[in-house]
Amino acid sequence: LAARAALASIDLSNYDPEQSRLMDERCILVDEQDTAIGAADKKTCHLIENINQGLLHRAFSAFVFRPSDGKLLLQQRASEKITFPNMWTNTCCSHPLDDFEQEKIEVDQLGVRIAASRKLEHELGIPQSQTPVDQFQYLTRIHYLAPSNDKWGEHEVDYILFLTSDVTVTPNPNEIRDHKWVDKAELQRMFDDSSNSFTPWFKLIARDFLFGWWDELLKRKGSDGFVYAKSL
Ligand code: DMA
Ligand code: MN
Repeated sequence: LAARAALASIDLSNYDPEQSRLMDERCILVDEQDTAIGAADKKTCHLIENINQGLLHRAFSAFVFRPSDGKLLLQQRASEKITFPNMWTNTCCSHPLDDFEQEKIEVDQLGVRIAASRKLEHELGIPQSQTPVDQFQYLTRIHYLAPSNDKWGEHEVDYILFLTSDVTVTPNPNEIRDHKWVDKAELQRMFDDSSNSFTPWFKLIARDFLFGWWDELLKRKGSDGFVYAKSL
């Protein structure tokens, strides 16, 4: 990474103005061991040209389950999103930001938990009182790379967080086109219907982790043992 060429940039004037503005947020750059090594704006971090030079940043994927029936909240990304528009995905994904001191805290994954609570409110209108940071269950982190199109993509160390909570959803239409609560069978039917498209990270996490963890979650429903990560 130290020897990389100058980083590429791009003009965003043909994209949604609000989503273009959010491309100025500063992500936390990490190495492959997830050691923080600096910061760069979200636009720089998500250009394929820069990803191909090894640029890697920290992210989270949050999965919110409903206590009453164990259903998972999915979102369909808005058409305004610059990366992966219109795709179905897990409840909320985004990045802890270098812009906020508290989102850089690594002990107990506090920074990503705080970012998850902030973005569940921003994208889905879920009051932060319904997403207490200490109630997210951290499962694991995954390093993955996925192109969105010929210009954009993701290359992240992604922290996977589960939360079981009663939430009230008021979607932000600039972020979210649709949302839906699904059980395992309903999600499997969505995957089997080729007219639906899904984000690559959600397909990966569903295949490798979610379907297994979901059973544990349901078995433990009603207890206070948020220990799904034990199965890893
Ligand atoms: C980025 O999600 C994070 C992951 C794990 C893919 P995103 O594109 O939804 O981020 P944002 O909402 O900040 O644009
Ligand atoms: Mn990202």
